[in-house]
Amino acid sequence: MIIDGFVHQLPDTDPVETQEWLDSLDAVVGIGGKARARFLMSTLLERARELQVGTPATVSTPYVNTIPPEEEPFFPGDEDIERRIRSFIRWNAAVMVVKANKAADGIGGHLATFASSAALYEVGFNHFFRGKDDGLAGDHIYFQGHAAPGIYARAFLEGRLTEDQLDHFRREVGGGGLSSYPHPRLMPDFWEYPTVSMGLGPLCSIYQARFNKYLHNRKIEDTSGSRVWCFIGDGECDEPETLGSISLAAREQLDNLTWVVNCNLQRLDGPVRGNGKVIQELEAVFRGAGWNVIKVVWGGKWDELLMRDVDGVLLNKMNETVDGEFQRYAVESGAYAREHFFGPDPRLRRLVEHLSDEEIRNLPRGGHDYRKLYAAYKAATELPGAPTVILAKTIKGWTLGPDVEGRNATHGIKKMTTDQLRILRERLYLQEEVPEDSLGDDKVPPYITLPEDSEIRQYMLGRRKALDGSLPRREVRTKRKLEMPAETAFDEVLGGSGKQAASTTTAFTRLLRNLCRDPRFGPRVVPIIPDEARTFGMDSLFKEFGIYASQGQLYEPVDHSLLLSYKESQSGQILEEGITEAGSMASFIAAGTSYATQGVPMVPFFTFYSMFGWQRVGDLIWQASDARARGFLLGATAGRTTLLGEGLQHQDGHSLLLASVNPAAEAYDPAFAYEMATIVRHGLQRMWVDDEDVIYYLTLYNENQIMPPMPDGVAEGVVEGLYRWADAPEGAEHRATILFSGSANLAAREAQAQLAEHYDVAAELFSATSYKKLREQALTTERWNRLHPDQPSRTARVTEILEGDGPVIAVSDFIKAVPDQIARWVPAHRSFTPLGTDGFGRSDTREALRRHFETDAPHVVVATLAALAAGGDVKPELVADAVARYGIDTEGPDPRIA
Ligand SMILES: Cc1ncc(C[n+]2csc(CCOP(=O)(O)OP(=O)(O)O)c2C)c(N)n1
Ligand SMILES: [Mg+2]
Repeated sequence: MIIDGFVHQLPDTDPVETQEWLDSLDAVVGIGGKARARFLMSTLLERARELQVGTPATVSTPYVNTIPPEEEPFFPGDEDIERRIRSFIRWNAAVMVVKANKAADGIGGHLATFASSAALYEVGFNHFFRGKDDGLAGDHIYFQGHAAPGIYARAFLEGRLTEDQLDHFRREVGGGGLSSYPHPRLMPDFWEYPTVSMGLGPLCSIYQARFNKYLHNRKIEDTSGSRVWCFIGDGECDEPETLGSISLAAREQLDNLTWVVNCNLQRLDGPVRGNGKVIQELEAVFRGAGWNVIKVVWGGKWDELLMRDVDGVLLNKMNETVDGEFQRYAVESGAYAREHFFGPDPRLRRLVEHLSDEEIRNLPRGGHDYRKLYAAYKAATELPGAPTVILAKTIKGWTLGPDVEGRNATHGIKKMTTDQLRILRERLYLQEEVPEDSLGDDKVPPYITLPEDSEIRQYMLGRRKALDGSLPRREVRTKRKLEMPAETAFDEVLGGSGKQAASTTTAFTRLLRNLCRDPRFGPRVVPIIPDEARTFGMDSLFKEFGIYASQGQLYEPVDHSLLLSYKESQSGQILEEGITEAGSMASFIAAGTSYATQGVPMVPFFTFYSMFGWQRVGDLIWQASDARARGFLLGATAGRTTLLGEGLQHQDGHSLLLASVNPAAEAYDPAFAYEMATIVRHGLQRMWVDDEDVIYYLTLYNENQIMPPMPDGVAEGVVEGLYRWADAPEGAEHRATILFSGSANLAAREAQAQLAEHYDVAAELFSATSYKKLREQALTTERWNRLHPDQPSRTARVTEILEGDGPVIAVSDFIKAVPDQIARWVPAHRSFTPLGTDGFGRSDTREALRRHFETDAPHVVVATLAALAAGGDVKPELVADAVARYGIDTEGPDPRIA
């Protein structure tokens, strides 16, 4: 076979001996059968590994537990008590969801996910997850989002949440409610890591673990005590974000990372791999990527059967049965399993002869076997040099009774009848805690509470105390204060570029360099870049600050003799992520939340190709906002025409609009270096001095121009979104106002000159740095007026600033909807015309593109004259004159739909 063809290229130093081995194998298959041959081969491979022979890794193993019973460690807890705790939590979680949906039909919530994963969490809470009471960061835990009810139920039992809070599950308006899923934005003292947009939690957990090593290797913080745990659904593994970065975790040797995949074989609609085996598929993927894989497939009661399986028939059946069938066994009786799973083969049937149907039905899956899980977690936390994934097989809706368990509809079930609650109560042995007369169709099922001095409560709290306190808990306590950079870091950029033309991108690179050089602030800067540093001219930072590489640099770089060589180092500062905007965002989140997760404020600057930011990783930016991350996002090579040549998929004309919908984001489109520096300085102040959990997005352009020095008195206008940049020329008859942003300042300035020279129009120029900011301020004003009709009404800032006369024309390198954000607040006596780059980008020169999109100076002139003409201020012939003067094709296609 081609895939094994490599063998024939290796030297065979003893062909006779080779033949003997082959003959032996043939004989074993012939006499002992394939199962026997497999066993011998596996044993040989194991021995080869022990002898460090270095055979290629196998990517899959049989469908049994990775840890054999004889290697299971002693279980140090009180199994009985922990089982009781689990029962109470299961019950309370179910009651919470059921009550919520009784009180408000349709409010939602999930029962089945936590029911399948209760043991996965509880073994962690009782034995592994480290809290923060010792003053350290503790473990970082990513909970499966829709398992939240179980996490609330535990916090309630621990006395951290009240009954009233549980009763406000998914009822947050008015305060005091519990958010549907882990949302630090909504429950900032509780949840730390948002997870529910599937795939993002797993991705972020990898980069969190990597960031901990980064902090450690850079000697900023000792993070060796923090383990990252990520709980993931098996269906969630189909998200590309879930598996997309797992090789990084292995490459970076993230032995501080443990994933637990809840393999209940189901997702929302039905089976994850009805025709296959998700655990086997995931095992191969993870092993191939270099992870340790621990499968926890079968509960302890299967051990005895497997031990007696001398013919390997049980193993065979386990290997052959597809997940769709396993799901069926979860809902059928023991008799059905005896017939269909064990039945067809008489040897297999004999194996379970001594078991009743009920006992067969109760042969548990590994993910519900507490001891097996304990063994897996212990191994995972002790294996050095690689991340570990635990693949735990469970039943979705476990213990919730026959109407819920394993059903295809189980995911969305959120109501239980009195009879179903009775079954649950019996299943969990809660007859004492939940008296019969507390249940009824007209009754509200009760929560189980534990008196403070009860043995079980004491045990629970004792375990958490031994592990440094309860979780999840989000707390901002600064361990290592962040000193703001010296003002001098900004001076160079604020002073303009002198006689030399520069772009806002190069100015930003200088600013970033200056910030990194600041002796106290500098080390806290985290420059993040996804393989575009050269495009942005940021490769100049490589040599000086180093690229972070956990293993240092094991080679001499090809450009070692150059001044700006590619320098990798264990203490390197730059996160050069390679081509992954998603991974870069995950690093951004890890760095941007470090003020809370580690108590060490870090300042991320993530610079990306603006087109591949908001639209590519918008969900991760939303995740960052939910996580209350702080930091700077820089959309470089911004604009639809400034980035000449690249064309349709590169030219960004709408990231500012996408940013406009994010409530935590500030979105700026600076024209000049001093504006950019002023915004960055202001952002640093707001995020790390005033402690506001916001994100700053700035566009950076690659068009060179002379950068003017910062004029006096404009700083406030720059950060508030609009300020007068140039007065109207004296003496002209007509007036107009032109708003510009970003690189369109050039067209606006040229238009101002043309209007004065040819058309007797005096246009004043304003720099519009943020339409989002202006709109939000206007909305706030509008709301205030609406709700305070008896008070003197207030005027929106943008309305005040634009109080002059004549039409208002706005031009930018973005689509018209960006300036349109303020249209409603332009004073009523003025018209408003946005010019913008609607439509698909294309390859050409800047001049050609600006003509195409109708944003060049002549189009600004024409738009101004047309607006004046529409108001009766000038004759329409003037517009025609300008059209002719500048050679504008009035019959050409509309670029918006071209
Ligand atoms: C990106 C995204 N798409 C869809 C959903 C909706 N959703 C929530 S849970 C779920 C099914 C989850 O299945 P699985 O990952 O197997 O978790 P389980 O509940 O089975 O443990 C889906 C599709 C989501 N939360 N995020
Ligand atoms: Mg699932």
